[in-house]
Amino acid sequence: MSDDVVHVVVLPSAGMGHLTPFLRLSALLLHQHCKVTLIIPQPTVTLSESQLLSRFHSTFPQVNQLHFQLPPPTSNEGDPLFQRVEAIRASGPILSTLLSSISSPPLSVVVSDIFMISTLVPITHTLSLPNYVLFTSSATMFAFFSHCSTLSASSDAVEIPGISPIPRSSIPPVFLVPDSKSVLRNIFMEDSPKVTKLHGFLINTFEALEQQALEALNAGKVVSEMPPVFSVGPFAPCEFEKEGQWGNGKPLRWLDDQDSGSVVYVSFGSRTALGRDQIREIGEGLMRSGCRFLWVVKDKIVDREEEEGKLEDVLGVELVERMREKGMVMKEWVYQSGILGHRAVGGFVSHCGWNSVMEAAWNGVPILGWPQHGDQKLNAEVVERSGWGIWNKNWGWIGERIVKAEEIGKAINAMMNNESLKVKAAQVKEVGRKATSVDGDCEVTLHKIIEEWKN
Ligand code: BUP
Repeated sequence: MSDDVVHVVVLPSAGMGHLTPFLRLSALLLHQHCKVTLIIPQPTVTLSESQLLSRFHSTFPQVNQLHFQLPPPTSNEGDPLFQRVEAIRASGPILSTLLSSISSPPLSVVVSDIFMISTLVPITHTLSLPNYVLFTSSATMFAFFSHCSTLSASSDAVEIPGISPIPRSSIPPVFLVPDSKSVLRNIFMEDSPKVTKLHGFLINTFEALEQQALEALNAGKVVSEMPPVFSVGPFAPCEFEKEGQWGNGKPLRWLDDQDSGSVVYVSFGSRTALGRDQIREIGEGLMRSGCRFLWVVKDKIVDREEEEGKLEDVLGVELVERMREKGMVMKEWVYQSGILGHRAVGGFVSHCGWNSVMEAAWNGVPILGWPQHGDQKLNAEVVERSGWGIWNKNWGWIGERIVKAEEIGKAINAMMNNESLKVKAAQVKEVGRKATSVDGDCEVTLHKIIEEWKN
């Protein structure tokens, strides 16, 4: 291996929403001839993470993988993802030893998750290693993150310099409660003042989608002395993700039998467990929409627990029977990128997790946003502003109110029959694909960053 090879340590935190973009970035770095070492905290929160990792490793055996063991959670309460994140943040000494042990070829850079800033900055500083962060949500959310420690949310909207005002109702509620015990809030408050200590930020987004936020960030309007913020998306779904992912093949066979653009795909991501009352209203709403549907039902946060229950327990036998006529309802993990890329899919009811948004952009699928928590309303705003999606602002955060079947059915029908959303979604797809093509913005930007890492 030549001496000027760029050796990148890639360090995700926890959850599919974070792991997936880190593995997609790793695939891009390998394509650009970098050496990649992947450090994975064990055990993973979900089964889907460990399955994705094993597919990644069998496709890319040249990737050096290092694991480190996290202590078991001290309590069964609270969000398992954030318990894991807290354990990772407390693993400074192990991470320092691991990073110091990597010598051949010498390390060029560490690309880590946003949740590790406080832990990694002192270590990479001591080891004289550049530290970049791959931010796994939108540039708009990154602007919010960078600004949140100085947030003043007393009025109707939050003002971030250079960014359109964000309605108070779109700010994750934990940021509006000063003494909130939320882990997410505490991490944001502790780490956001440290953004200037990083060497750069990579975001899975593209200029045409988030020009305003990217410009404001890079012009130092959001935070003066902000390190460079690079848009490197949209990340293309990779071949390694596909392996065995159509499961028993049922959803693919079913989609193959449907008319083009006729199916609405419904999923609230890997971490949103809706209440049963709300789930049943969605079922009835889908029936009223008059559309064919493919719906992933989740009533547990962690997928390992999901496997224990049956669909009939959640929806009731009668509704499950009625739905068979019109759609396919799954409780299992599905191959979302494949579904969104199928010609039969004409719309996506999404919680607006950022990976889902980017996968819809990649495939030109209109979105009916139904944000549930965290960054999702800010992401839904990005989609709506670019004209390829809509969302009902009065549906509230998860659990705030039960949205009734009638409203849901009408909104789905309106999205599926909205020609202007289809046109705009096709344009977003075209621009996104261009950014990722050979010599497109994404490849050029990555190449430039890698050249910098050589120095
Ligand atoms: Br559910 C589900 N199949 O069945 P987001 C999700 N996914 O491939 P989240 C599947 O998980 P955060 C399934 O394609 C996307 O890449 C999906 O990430 C995939 O939302 C990923 O969309 C989910 O960012 O994460 O899971 O809520 O908390 O980071 O927003």
